[in-house]
Amino acid sequence: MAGLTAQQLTEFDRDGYLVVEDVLDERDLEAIRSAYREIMDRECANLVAAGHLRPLRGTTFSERYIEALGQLDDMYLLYQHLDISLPMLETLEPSATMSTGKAVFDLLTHPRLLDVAESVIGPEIYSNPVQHTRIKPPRACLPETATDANVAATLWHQDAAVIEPSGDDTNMLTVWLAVTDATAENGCLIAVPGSHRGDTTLHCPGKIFQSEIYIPEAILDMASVVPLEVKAGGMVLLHKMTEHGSLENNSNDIRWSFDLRYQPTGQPTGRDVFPGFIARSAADPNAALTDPDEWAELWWEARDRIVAGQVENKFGGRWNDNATQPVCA
Ligand SMILES: O=C(O)CCC(=O)C(=O)O
Repeated sequence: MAGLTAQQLTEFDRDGYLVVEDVLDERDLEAIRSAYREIMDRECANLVAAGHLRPLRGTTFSERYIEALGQLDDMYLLYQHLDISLPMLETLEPSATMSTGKAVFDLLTHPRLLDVAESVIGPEIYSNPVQHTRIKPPRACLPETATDANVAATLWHQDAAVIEPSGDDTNMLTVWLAVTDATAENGCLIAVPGSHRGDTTLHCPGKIFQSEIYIPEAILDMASVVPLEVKAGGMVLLHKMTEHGSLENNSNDIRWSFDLRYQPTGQPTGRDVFPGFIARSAADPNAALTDPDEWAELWWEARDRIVAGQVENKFGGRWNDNATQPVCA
């Protein structure tokens, strides 16, 4: 598969999203699954040793993950090792962690993925650091109060609203990759077709975490919402202005995805405290980062700068003034 067809580009322009099946093959998916099995086994052993977890009985990744989250008082003791971003908190511990292994770097720089991104944003491709792993257990296994979009349903938003105003003119593309099938039952993405053609929609500040901004349903065209189902190995492209969220996971199994973002090199990322990198360059192919260790080091250096107070780690604050809007009550 090379890039998108003219027909696919027309659909993306029309709807503000596009489902593209069969981007990654079984070997690509297995590389990710096996890297994540290793992280899970290592971190669960550490949590058992530290007395946070009883030994797990499950055998599959999914069984062990659900069991571990169910036992942990603070699921971030495990989750943060799986996410591909540092925590979006204003203060970070020196030990703040994330998943920066080779399998993740291989995903971020996967040629098929970059071919698709190139069709939309052109041949100078920068990996924007707004990125996450989402491994969502069945809703029934989460505490009722869990609202965090890494594990629970994602509230309505536009990705343009998630970044700082410095990135307002950046041509940022979201590439959402399904590691398991994503269905309406297990919590696939949902979107309002054509919503990318409007202005920025009003967002309310997060109720628990400032970064969890949301668009109230009262101001969305809920009658036109569509589910964006896609099979494992496929992906969903989102325009940065498309109003979207995700459904609850009402299945008995995990729903797993990565959301990655790309933009033309040279434009601001809108999240300056975290590191991006040149993923592909037609003009200067040698400018692309190819070493997974160098990529990981960029993140650890960013963490150290935040911990040392050299940069301000602020997220979502641009919507704080809307707290007084009746629709945000
Ligand atoms: O996977 C999800 O639940 C939400 C992802 C999302 O909203 C995004 O990538 O912008």
